[in-house]
Amino acid sequence: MAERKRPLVVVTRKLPDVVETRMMELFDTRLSPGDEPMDRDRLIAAGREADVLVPTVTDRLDAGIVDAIAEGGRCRLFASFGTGVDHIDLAATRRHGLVVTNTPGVLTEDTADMTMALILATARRLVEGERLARSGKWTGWAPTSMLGQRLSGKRLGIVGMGRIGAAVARRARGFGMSIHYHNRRRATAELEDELEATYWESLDQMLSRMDVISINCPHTPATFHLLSPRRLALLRRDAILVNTSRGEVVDETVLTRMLERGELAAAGLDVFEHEPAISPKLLKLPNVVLLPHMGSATLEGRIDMGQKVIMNIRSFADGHTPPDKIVETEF
Ligand code: 8YV
Repeated sequence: MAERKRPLVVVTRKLPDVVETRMMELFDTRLSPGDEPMDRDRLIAAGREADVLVPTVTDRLDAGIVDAIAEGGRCRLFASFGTGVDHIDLAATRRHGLVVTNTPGVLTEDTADMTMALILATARRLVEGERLARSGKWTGWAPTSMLGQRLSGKRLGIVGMGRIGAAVARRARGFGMSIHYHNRRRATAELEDELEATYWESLDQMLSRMDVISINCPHTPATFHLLSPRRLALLRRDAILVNTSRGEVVDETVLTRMLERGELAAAGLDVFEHEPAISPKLLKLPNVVLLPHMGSATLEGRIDMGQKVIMNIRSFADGHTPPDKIVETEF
């Protein structure tokens, strides 16, 4: 029997060595050893020469780019390295019959860990304290110095009770927080029982009552600026907002203004509206903890993500529906 032709797979960014090695064994693979993000023209060229393109969050596959790649007539699969697919115009891929896959499930625990780390860091002023300790200006312990907020007994409002939201809730319960959530669909009774979670059909009502709010929903057209100026104004002045999902879910300009004016206690942000740009105003604020989109950045997680990409490509190349095919109604 003739051996099946290996698909040409073009990977836009450097992946962990073990993932790249396995890809080279299985596919005709073009890697990105220099790890430079591709500009528009290079992305189109890469997509046109590939049977399968492996993009990441840093590749903005808008309708124009998807059209240009599809016109090449070769590429059939975008096997994205990551869970969020908001960098890909799904309507355009659907128009051209291009299949899109992602890597759900394998970065849940890592992202939830980072969310909890941001909740702790903001509530207990971890970064401010660290800066003070290094500054040489610390004059010693004082009863009223570096006071933060106790987490135990506080209400955590989770916006988006998917896998990551539930994993954040499990951790927060260990810190004595009570769990509240808003989601498009109510969670199962089993999950609510396990987390002793209170469901808020009205996001507005939940926001106005929470001590800490964690954004854990995907960015879709429906969740763009879900935390709009009107909704942000509902937050309590002593509330803390943490976002490890996507910057676009929160109106960052208004959030920044509220933090400047003391209308919100603190924010912990791993994601930004115009990544990798971070507004200079945010950079100046002492009551924010800023991270460079590293929620899923563990070696184990990135290897697992790579394995998922490989499995999606393999099953697609073998004529099967890839396990993580994006079904648009989910988003
Ligand atoms: C990924 C993420 O590392 O998976 C996601 O949606 O936000 C990140 O944690 C990134 O998207 C890689 O493409």
